Amino acid sequence: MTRRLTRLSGLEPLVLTPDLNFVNVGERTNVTGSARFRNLIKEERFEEAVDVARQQVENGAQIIDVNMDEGLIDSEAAMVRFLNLIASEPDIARVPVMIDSSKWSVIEAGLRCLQGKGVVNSISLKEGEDAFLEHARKIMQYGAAAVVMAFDEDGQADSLERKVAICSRAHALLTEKLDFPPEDIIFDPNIFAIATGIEEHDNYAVDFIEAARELKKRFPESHVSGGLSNVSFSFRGNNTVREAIHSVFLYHAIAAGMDMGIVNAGALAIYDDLDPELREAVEDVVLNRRKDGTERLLALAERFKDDKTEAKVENLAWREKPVSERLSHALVHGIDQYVIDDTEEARQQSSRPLDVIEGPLMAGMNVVGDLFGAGKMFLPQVVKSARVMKKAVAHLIPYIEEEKARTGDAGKNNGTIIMATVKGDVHDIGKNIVGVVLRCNNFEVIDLGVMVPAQKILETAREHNADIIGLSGLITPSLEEMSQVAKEMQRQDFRVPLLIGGATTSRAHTALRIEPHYNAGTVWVKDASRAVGVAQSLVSKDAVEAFLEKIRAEYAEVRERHKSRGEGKKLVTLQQARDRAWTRDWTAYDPPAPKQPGVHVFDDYDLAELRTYIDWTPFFQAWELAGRFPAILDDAVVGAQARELYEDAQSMLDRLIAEKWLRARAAIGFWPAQRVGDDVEVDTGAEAPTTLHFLRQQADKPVERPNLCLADFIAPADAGKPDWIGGFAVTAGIGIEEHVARFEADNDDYSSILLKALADRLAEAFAERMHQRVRTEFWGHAVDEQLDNEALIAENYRGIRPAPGYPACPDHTEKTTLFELLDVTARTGIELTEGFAMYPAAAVSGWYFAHPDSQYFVVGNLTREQVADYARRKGWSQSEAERWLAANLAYEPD
Ligand code: B12
Repeated sequence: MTRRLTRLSGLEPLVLTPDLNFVNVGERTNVTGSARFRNLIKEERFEEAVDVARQQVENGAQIIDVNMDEGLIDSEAAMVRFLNLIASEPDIARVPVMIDSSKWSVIEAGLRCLQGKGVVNSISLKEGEDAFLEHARKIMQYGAAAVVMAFDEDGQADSLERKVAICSRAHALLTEKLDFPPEDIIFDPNIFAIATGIEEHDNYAVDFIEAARELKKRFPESHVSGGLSNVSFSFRGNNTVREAIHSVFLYHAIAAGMDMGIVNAGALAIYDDLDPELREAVEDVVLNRRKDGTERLLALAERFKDDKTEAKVENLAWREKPVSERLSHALVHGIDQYVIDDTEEARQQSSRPLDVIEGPLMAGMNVVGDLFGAGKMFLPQVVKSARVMKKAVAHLIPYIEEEKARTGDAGKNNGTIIMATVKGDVHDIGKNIVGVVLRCNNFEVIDLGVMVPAQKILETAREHNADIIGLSGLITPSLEEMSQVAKEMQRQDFRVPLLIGGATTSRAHTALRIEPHYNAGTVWVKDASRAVGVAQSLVSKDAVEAFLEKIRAEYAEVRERHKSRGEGKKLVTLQQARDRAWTRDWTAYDPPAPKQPGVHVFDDYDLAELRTYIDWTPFFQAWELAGRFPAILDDAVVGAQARELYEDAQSMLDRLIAEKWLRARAAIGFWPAQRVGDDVEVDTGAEAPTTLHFLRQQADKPVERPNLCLADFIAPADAGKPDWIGGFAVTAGIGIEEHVARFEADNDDYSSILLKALADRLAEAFAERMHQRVRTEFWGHAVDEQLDNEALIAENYRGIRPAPGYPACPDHTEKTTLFELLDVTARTGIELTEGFAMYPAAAVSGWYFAHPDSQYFVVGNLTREQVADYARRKGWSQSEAERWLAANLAYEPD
């Protein structure tokens, strides 16, 4: 009987005749195997990615394997785009394509693009016979061949017996149930890494080779293939040794019957050309000929390591260590590449899945915690470590659940912490960072997200028997909400400590306005690096009382100091302050009229343009890396970390711009305006003017320094000079949720926080860019202004854009008027919360003042008199005014 030959094709046929001996499948167009290709695809540089395929074919690949399986890549779209691109390159398209994915949807999307007869890599019995046959049936319909992996319902086959048994079962199913052509079956009996330092791995190459021999004997028309690079994994970084291992492995495997392989076609050393000593040592390892083979090869490898990769060799030597050390290394270095495999290996070696967490993973995280505490590791690294931890834990969860259901053992942690951004506030970068750091230290963190009402926080705390409650907030109205939560905790008789954090919170505020309301312990935490120490003290039975005593004493002292300081600090009366207002001779000044009055809306503003306006210094601050940009990149202490973070930010920016993850929208407007006392009346064309309310400094200052109020910078009616005011609201956060959710689903807090921080930077850049365009185009009072980004950041321009909430206009509620004037929500999608935060969080809104002398300042403390005056102007009660101006009161409200 003549043997049926496998016929594949691209534009040209590829018939696998026996004399072909070995078909090499190019592996470089695989995002999981080639960092370069991965980056090109991630950065959407598809044209260059096509060149990688071309090089593969030029180097002799007879088939090219295309794999787009990467968390950050839309694999389906990338597969389709890439296959369509190479289809129009005859020098590439002449060879068949192997569509490689673990997702069936990607495979099918790829199959639809193929011209000729390709190969699917792969199908298996992993999900049972039905799914296997269903996929095989589809492959037949598309007219492709299939790689069948030695993987069944019990997992991947690692022994000779299982490899042969699973492949034989698959063959029988395919040929008997479906009439699948046997010549279109390509077995992949799994090539695993050898020389890992683990004894059970020593025979992996032999198992594969023997499986190939047996399968070829049983099924001569089918083929045997495998991904070659796995076998030499433990020598990553030492290409000379790796290529030698590949060459020796292939030499023996091909002789046994392997007739196809995914290889780097450009880097196959010739068996006979290998250095004899190296070849011998490699052969010992591949064929598992001696017990000390790995050690001997390791020693020899030192001599053969190529200079270029020296650093990497050192880095990757850790792959040979025992699994617990590998896990620790991965955690400390934030490498998530192998963590699932390593975790699985550790699990198989442990009697309980929980032991993996409580043993090697926690040991690794303790190292991270210690290094961070000692200032030897920085926040971005810790967040990356946490990502590794989260992925490992996610892998273990199903096993832990299973065990819990069986034995009721839920394991132990340091304690449970409920975290929430309080009602009315939307900011969570700081809170999320703290959550990550606490989790790294084995606290269970239940994060309730943003805008969380007090009752929900307290109910959750009860339900989970929480050890600590942590509140976060960025804007001043949240401070008031935090006091409310504290009062509620007292009322409901809570006994767990309360942590307070976030940009506007402070020790003083916590001591003055929160701690007095709750007596089971209230602690302000400055930043993430301090959070762990505080939380640990609070859950330690031995330390907690002394710790809280110390805090209580400290806060009592803050209150004392505040009392005496309040008395010593002189404020002038409202009248005196008004008498000392900033004035000018309005006859000598002609307020510029806007060149384009009215409201202007910008939908989908070009993010690439905004990128050039980013002020990077606050970005590094958010990650607790101190220093100014760009000098920070070369900083002796944090430079390396800053650079890495900056690079990550740049590549995410590349993607978010190219793939339009975010949408930037804005509304700006200009209206005739006049000062009336400390208010500004805006003429919108409606019958009655709209009134903006401002506050005046009351500090007793030298006469030459006026008591400022923003209204001062607008001409009063009696000056006879028509003046103008502008307003703006910008966001760069429309659409962010989907991407944040994607990262979170992938246990990737690092990318999620990075994305939010970048959206904030873009929002701020948008405010900067809009203001520049306002000065040079829309208002046009500085048409000739020419400033670079540095000068813009230094505010070397005429005019200001104070934002409600900033120190010159601390009343957040004024945003309501601003939003009405610009009809912000309808025009941009930005919404105001009940606490006057804006959603999306990456948003800024404020006023434009054009007067050349207008300036930023701090309103500071206010007397009861001014608060009463302000309440009258706003139509509020005194207590309402005291609530919204709480952070500025110079007195204790009744
Ligand atoms: C960057 C920034 C922004 C960014 C983004 C803010 C964000 N998403 O967090 C943008 C440009 C979008 C922005 C906008 C606004 N901002 Co702003 N902004 C800042 C700035 C410069 C840094 C804040 C920051 O991101 N820090 C980095 C993060 C990581 O730190 P963090 O949140 O403080 O968290 C750390 C700690 O606080 C602590 N922590 C936090 N939470 C918790 C919780 C617990 C339990 C624990 C233990 C610890 C903890 O650990 C964290 C990590 O170390 C501050 C000024 C400053 N230097 O603080 C002003 C500031 C916060 N902004 C302010 C204001 C007013 C605004 C706006 C209202 C202005 C406006 N009208 O548009 C808007 C509001 C936006 C909105 N959506 O509502 C004021 C708030 C003061 C106030 N009176 O309310 C500040 C203080 C500036 C100022 N001096 O006036 N802002």
